[in-house]
Amino acid sequence: MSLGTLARSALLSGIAGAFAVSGCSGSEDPGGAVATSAAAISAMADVVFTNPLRLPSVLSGSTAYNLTIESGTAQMKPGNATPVVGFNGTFPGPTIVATRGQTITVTQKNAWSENVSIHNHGHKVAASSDGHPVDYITPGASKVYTYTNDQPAGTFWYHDHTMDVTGSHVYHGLAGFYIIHDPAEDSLGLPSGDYDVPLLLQDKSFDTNNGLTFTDNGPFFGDTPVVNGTANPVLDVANRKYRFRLLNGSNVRPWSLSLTAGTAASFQVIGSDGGLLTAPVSVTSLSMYPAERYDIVVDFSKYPVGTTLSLSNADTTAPAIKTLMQFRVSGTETDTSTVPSALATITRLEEADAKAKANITLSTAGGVWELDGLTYDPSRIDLTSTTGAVTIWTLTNNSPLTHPFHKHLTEFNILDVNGQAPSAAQNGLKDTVQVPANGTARIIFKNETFTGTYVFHCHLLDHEDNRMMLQEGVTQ
Ligand SMILES: [Cu+2]
Repeated sequence: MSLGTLARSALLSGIAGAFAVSGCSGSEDPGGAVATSAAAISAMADVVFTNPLRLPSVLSGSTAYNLTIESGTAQMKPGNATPVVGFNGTFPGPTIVATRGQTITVTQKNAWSENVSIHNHGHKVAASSDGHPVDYITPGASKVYTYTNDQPAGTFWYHDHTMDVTGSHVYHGLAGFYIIHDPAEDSLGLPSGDYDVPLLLQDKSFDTNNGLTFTDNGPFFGDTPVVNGTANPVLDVANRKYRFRLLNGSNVRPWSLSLTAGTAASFQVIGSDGGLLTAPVSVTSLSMYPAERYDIVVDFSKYPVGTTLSLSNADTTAPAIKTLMQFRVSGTETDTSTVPSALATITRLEEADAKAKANITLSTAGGVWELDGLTYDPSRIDLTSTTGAVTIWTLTNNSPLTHPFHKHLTEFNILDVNGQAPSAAQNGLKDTVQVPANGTARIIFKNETFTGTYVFHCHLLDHEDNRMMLQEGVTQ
């Protein structure tokens, strides 16, 4: 499989590859008369990415899928293919497309050498299909996961969740998108089909043979941007609107994203973790911690053909990654898509509705990351809740590090962060919330239907693997 096989640029054949993007040594004066030309904008790019973005394969149209977890390879960069452990031996895993209200099953066969457990992140699901950390699929065994898709359209992802080794398993390839559509969203006229593109944003490091390098004796930060399993990628786009489904699939690296074409460009946020926002929000930057998703719409009609835009990262965590990928405006197309001013109805739960409350602390002691002063014990229930009860959790972070807190089973609303109302982009359905260093976040949710044991945890995978995780017992 070549890099080009799955590349979006194939859709723009005859155009892709025709552009030699200007380098930084161009003679244009950014402050001069040619500053707004495509060449001048492209000349400001600090790097030039040349690997065509790969797109995951897609599984849709059925109610029963079979995936095999096995070793394979992915053409992440030119030269040797990179060994991975993936769904069907591929990376990213196939994008599973589901329709709201239609139950599907995914049978995962473990043809690998280690225990695995597969969690569908953000999905409202029976405990038996939630990918509990010790609900192992042992080597040679299979497990059927049932997904009822009883929730709004949105961008979710399935990934390994095996106790103590999730970080290594996800890093080496066990992650894929899971997308739910529903008629309400379909009727909006948003960019769709070829113009609806998932972007799995990760950082990885490579050895000289293109093999992945990884250490799990602390937080691991790769030195190379990898999007959809493509290092330093570029996507050729037409001068029209695109929907991008952004997922921070890094083990621990936060992204502080902006879109730059010389200067910061605005774009619209239309969805968060659990589905569409009530209305689009125009922004110039987005903060994304691991596991968070944002659906955005970028209108490339604002840029001349030939312009290169960079998806940039202002977070300076070393080794710094300043640019994740680039978009090259390579062709002209008509655009009939729209971004309506009203996207979805979200029934926000009000603080006054809450019948139950809990306080959870995030802390560190002796080098161990803890929730409520505890680490994960799969035989212990740490907190109980009941179906149907509107519940507020106050998350208090007594540590000098921001943690992305993820609750299984239920999407929630953020009530406030450090006492402040969430931003418009954060005011939709969420399942992962940034709890700021030495700060607090309050979330409100209503557990429905399912009972059983669900985990909640930090989604920095080295913290999760060091058991910064507890269990919620949900009863009727
Ligand atoms: Cu953490």
